[in-house]
Amino acid sequence: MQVVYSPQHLLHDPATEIESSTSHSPFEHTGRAETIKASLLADPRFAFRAPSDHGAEPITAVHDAGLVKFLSEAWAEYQQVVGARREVVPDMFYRHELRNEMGDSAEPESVVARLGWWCFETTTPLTEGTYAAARAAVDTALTATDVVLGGERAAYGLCRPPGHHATRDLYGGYCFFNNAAIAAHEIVARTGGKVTVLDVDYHHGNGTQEIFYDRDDVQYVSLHGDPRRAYPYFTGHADETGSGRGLGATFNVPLPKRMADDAYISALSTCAEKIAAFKPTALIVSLGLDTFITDPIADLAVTTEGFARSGALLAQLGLPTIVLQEGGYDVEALGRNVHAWLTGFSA
Ligand code: Q9C
Ligand code: ZN
Repeated sequence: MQVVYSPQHLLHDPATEIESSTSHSPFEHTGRAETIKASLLADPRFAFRAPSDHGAEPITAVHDAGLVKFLSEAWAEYQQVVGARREVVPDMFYRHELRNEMGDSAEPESVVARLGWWCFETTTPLTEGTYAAARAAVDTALTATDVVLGGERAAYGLCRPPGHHATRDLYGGYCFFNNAAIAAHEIVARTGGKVTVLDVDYHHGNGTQEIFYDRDDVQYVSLHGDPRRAYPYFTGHADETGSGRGLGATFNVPLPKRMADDAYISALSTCAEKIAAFKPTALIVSLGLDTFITDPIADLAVTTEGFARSGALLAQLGLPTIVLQEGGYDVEALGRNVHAWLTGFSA
């Protein structure tokens, strides 16, 4: 299987994360992608290639151009306006209730205000190289897409930073651009075929869901920790099924705590049936390994063997498949878990 990897991800290197009312070293760090790279490099069945530059147009096809502009300039402008900071996080968030009787405001001018305009939470700092890394993650997803549109059965994009929490207009949840959504839209735009995004990250992919919620050409299927207890809390409930033309093209499966392999595989096969019924021409997998039994920020109990079984089950759909990296924070196990999932798929 071809693997797309870029060392540009190293440019996004926050030292802190504000989470659970404390500031600590980030769960989402450079070592994650490096351990996955090392694990796949050690197996000659994986062939590495660098991404190629796809420009900004595929990004602005799913994101507000203002978000792209903001991310390209915010870190540097903050240094000028506020002072020298290694990393930059909002200290005020725009909520439209602030202006209930006045109507929504336009994008503000101050970089401090714009942080709270484009970002939705505190765990996703901007560093000097964040924009370059986020652009490289998009190029990684689009190059893996090229490989599959070129005729390969499957390809893996080692995307970092991840993408599935980024909505059309907002970044957060360690995500800046929605790599999977950009790739899905690109396939529809280039081929006219329908696409499914299957999201197996522990966290609901609120961004991917939001981007495609009213569309009938991209199906969004997700199994994730129940948002009644799990981040991102406000989306991912079973009654969110799409709107307008997209009604029925979103399918959410909230999972209980400590769910282990057999029950998980059973939930995944229900998702596979939903995908088969949609009859897509291609599958994108948002591959989060934070469902792992010892993941430090999640509470499911999937094992390495469960990941191999997951890959094997999804291969049975027989679809051209682009696998894109999302979360997974037990870094000691992350490389072998990705390897197990991908070799399960390829077996
Ligand atoms: N105490 C991805 O896996 N923090 N993003 C959760 C729970 C943010 C996860 C806090 C988790 C974001 C791509
Ligand atoms: Zn996650």
